[in-house]
Amino acid sequence: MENLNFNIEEILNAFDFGGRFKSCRVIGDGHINDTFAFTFDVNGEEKNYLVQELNTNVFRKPVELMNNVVGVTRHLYNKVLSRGGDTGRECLFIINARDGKPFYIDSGNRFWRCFNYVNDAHSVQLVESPDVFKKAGKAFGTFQCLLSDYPIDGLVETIPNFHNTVSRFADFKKAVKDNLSGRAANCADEIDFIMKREKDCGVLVGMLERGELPVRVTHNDTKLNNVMFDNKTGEGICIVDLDTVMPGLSLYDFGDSIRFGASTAAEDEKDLDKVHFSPEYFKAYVEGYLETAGSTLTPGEIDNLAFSSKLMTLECGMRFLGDYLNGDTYFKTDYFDHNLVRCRTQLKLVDEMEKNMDLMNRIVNGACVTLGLK
Ligand code: GN1
Ligand code: MG
Repeated sequence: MENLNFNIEEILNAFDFGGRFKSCRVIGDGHINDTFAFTFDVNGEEKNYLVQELNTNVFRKPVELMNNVVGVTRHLYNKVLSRGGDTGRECLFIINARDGKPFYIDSGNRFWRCFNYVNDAHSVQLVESPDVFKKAGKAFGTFQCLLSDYPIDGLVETIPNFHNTVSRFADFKKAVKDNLSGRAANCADEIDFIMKREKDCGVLVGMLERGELPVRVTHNDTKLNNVMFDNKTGEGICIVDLDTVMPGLSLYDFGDSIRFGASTAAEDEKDLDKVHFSPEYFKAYVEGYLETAGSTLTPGEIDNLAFSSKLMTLECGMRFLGDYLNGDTYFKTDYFDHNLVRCRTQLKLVDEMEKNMDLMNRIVNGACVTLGLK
């Protein structure tokens, strides 16, 4: 077992796992929470759970957040049940702590929760074929549809203004001005690149304010690695990481998926020559997403799919650079300039998306015509 920085006995006692504890493995994909797979032996059979420590520095209202997650997971569970699906694998459900609460606060005041583990499934960090990304698009489109009748007023904003690019830009400008880490001189070109794009930051927020885009229940963190793919069929069967499910724009979810998945390299690739925006991957995701969610989208949403991809990529670049300037207080980092490296990949993608914007819009139009949406 790996070195753990928490008291595992306490966690093993906190939840009613059942069976004999065998092992605990770190799942290291996320930038925010700490995630573990716990394995037990139940009468000779292996049973897994997903145990996660919530980052309460990022998520300031953990109890309210868990209320959201309880509601959303129940809703999705019932949907899967009513379509005759496998509730153990096609949705998440919460394993309550022994005291009946959907979380456990340990003696060090750390906040834990536990979910079913999606067996015989895997996540993907980097798209290797358009088909995989198309399947991710289908899965996120389905997720959006399944939540379309969820009572939106029952959701608290777990991070206020999470994708409000106007306030994100203001935060970024403040980070530049404060320069708390003293690193601003290391990234003058990147700062300049972002500063020149202030106008873009107001486009979707403006449409939202004018009532030109509908508020929906959205996921808000639609990275490819938040889809579990079935090991046998390759289909995207379950969407995970539900902490940011809250009212938002479908375009946030679409754009964020493209940001991460339509790249030829990892989010923290140091060699920018390897980082390219892939119109082919973009096309695949558009086709998958529109296949499942297209008929529910308004013309204003469809017309901004391409633009939202660029905007969400810019937003993420801005967040990484802001964190670098603030001294790496938000995202987990593995080395000194990790956030700067991440920012650079995002800005390279923004640049290439700008050059490909006409093509991207043509791809969306083409897919709409094929699917009878236009
Ligand atoms: C964070 O935790 P993870 O890796 O799924 C972040 C997202 C960013 C993403 C960038 C709550 O997501 O907003 O897009 O990193 N989540 C939060 O990779 O800030
Ligand atoms: Mg995640």
